[in-house]
Amino acid sequence: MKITNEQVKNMYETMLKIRKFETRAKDLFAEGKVGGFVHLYIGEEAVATGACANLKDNDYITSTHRGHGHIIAKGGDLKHMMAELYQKETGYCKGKGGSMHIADATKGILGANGIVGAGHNIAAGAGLAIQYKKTDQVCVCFFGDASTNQSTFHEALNLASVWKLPVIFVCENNGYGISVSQARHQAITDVSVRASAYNMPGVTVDGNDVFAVHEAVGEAVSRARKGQGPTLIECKTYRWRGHFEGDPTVYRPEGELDIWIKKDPIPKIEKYMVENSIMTKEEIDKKNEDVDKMINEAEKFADESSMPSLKSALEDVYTDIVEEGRVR
Ligand SMILES: Cc1ncc(C[n+]2csc(CCOP(=O)(O)OP(=O)(O)O)c2C)c(N)n1
Ligand SMILES: [Mg+2]
Repeated sequence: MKITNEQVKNMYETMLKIRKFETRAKDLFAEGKVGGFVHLYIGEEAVATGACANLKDNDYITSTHRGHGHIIAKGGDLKHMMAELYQKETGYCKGKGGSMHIADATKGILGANGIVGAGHNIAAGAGLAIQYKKTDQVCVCFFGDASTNQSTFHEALNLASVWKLPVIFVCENNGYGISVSQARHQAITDVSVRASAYNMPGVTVDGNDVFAVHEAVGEAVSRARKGQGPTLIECKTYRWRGHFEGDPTVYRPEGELDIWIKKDPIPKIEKYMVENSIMTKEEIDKKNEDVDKMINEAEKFADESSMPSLKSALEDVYTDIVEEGRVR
């Protein structure tokens, strides 16, 4: 598939934004400024980036508990994301959701999700809505390897296939469900084989190669836009950090992380751009500075924003009549 220099540069910027946002979030969590549970995506940037580079503003994505990368790649706002991590009133959920509940309906981001496997069926629902409205939109559903053991995965793939829904199922196979390695949680090595049970195409690609992800998802998107139904794409990758910040990662074999750090998708695209005269080393340095500035601004915005008022705890929630601050 033809890819323009502009698209390559945009993908590079997206990967940098994800890496730098998350690296800062990691430090801020350690300082106690970011609260709640934080699951980082560092190392997996090429998946969200390559996939979302095929999408238009009005296309949809569903996300997971490890959602920052998906949200940034689909155009989420760094300031409102950071403010949400800080639990401030300017955050995406007015400070009441945290990392795992960020959504932005204006960008087709149907939400990060703390319930493993919930995104599969939300994506099938979005696909059904698209089909009903007869538009050429698509929905990309991101999920982890372990979530494909949930019934929701099988229900969603079954119906998406029967009804030829415009959904692209993108599995981020990082080799673990929490501390349980893939070999211990499922009797297959390639999640993509599960596509055959639902008579849809299933492919496995190198999830640390942004071009491979972009191409595979691009083909699936064009099939989906033509009404030819869903695809399952498995991207093999690895999370550099623990399952959550604070995870001691004692379950990892020695040397495993080092192998994957050598497969870092970011230096790979930098090398490609320099070799193909898409960006010079100086332009790459400048881009890094620009993204650092964006992250600094997001942090400043979050720092300077106010905490939500006590009163707001009862706003935007489904409840019975509220009288004088008490739920009747
Ligand atoms: C329904 C449900 N069951 C269990 C959990 C606890 N849990 C949180 S993350 C996780 C593992 C997810 O692994 P995977 O789908 O591979 O995604 P990854 O964390 O590797 O990105 C589990 C079991 C949950 N949040 N929701
Ligand atoms: Mg996993």
